[in-house]
Amino acid sequence: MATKPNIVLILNDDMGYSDLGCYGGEVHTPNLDALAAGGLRYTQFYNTARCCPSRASLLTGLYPHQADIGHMMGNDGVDGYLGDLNPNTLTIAEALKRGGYGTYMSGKWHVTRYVDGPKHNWPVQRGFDDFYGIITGAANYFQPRTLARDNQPVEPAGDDYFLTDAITDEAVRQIKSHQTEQPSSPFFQYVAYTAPHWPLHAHEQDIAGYKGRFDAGWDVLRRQRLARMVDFGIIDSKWPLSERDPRVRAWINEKNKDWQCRRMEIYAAQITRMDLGIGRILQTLRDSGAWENTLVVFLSDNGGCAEELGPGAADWVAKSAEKAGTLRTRDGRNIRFGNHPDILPGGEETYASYGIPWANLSNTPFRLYKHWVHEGGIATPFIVHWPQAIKTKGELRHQPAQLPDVMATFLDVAETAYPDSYKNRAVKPLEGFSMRPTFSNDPHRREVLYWEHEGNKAIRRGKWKLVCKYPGEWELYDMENGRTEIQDLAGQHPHIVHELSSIYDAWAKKCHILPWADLTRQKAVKSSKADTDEWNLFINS
Ligand SMILES: [Ca+2]
Repeated sequence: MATKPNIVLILNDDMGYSDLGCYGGEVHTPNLDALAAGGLRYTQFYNTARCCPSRASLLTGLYPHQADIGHMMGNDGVDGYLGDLNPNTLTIAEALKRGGYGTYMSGKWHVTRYVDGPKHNWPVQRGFDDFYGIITGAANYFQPRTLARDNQPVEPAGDDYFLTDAITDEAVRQIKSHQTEQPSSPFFQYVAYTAPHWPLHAHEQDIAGYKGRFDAGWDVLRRQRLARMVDFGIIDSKWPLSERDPRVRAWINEKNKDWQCRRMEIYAAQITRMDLGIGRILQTLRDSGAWENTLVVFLSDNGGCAEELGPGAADWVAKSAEKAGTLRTRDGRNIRFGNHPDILPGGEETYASYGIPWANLSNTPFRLYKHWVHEGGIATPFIVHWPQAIKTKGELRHQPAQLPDVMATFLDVAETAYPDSYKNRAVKPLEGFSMRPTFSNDPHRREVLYWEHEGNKAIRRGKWKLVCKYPGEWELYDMENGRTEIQDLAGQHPHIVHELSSIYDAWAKKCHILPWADLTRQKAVKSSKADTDEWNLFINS
């Protein structure tokens, strides 16, 4: 029997479909580009539109609501929406541990509502031998809250602390330690970077590297990206570019060009710093002899994020920083929360986001953003690299696949079965299909893909995608003729709408998905659930 491969799963946070160099973007990502050149790029891999539901689905091989993380981290008091991983789930780490793997995690967890309380759903209790990272979502990169090592809270260490670099340092340490202490066992590592989720924090030298790169403005840059994507074969030349978001001015009329460019320069710098870290992780694999037989997968948890951190959201993040004791910089200066065109973001004394116009660029050529299940919210780059098993280099794969398929793939390559029960608990059946046949470009066994987030919902079978932007009506798109979701064919094909919506309804029932109006009513009744309500400030922001 062949030796089981190591598996390194790298997830990042709030990055659009086309930001990476190897997907057509301006962002300098030489390490991910090299990984893609030596492996495969998938063009139709899908996350599920939001941080925590995506992580729950990725980690358990189920749909988010089945793991009880149907929305955010609050407890909404109904099955599917408890904000804490369901006890009848199995994480990838727990499953691979059964297969003899060492299991390590560095980065953002975000699948439990218990930050200070019981730790039954912290990484170590959910199968990881070694954990360093944050338990919650968005974090100040210089002084992240909820930072922990294994089960213990820790403080950021050192004057030059920066979360992206710390996640890399710890990931490198974990690989070296594994290779020294148990070189004959395979390992699974989950590296969950928070970059480029807001706030816009980056190293000044990384930002400086982008000076001038975005000066052409979003209108020109979107067209240039599309041209490169067509050239790469990622996007079909017959699909029209989605229109500029109607809330965004034509670049020629933009009044705060310097501030706007600065926002995108920082966002790009955040990704480049992550890419540099990925380069160090990959070098550690090479140095320790693990390179040939390590499966590396890279993806993002949701599409580009258009949250503007206007006054309401800025108040919320400031309030949350006050609770965490991070209202000031480490040297005592006040932090300005929110997006202010009179303040250049990037440094520790700022807390801003890149906003609608640049998220619109990040998701080129698609419509909409994080939160929605049109392509802009759910399409992600997906890079697969495994020298020992994937001999074709630099090819594209167009088979549609989604998050639960990752766990199924890992268990397949690790020759590890998915059990019916674990530690005396029944385990819900795995929802994923192994993508291994697609490595050699055979068809993927998954026939139907499903999404629901905040009432936004979609189903895809073959070339047909039925999608609804809450509280609107179903729209129907032919993904082969126009993946940019411009020509709605629902009126022309009512029988397809009827058939697909029936399949969707059966799936939603199985997964405990509530109509969004019912759930928000439930939330309103439960006004004591402050956390959830506060998060709602971001909905439709
Ligand atoms: Ca995210």
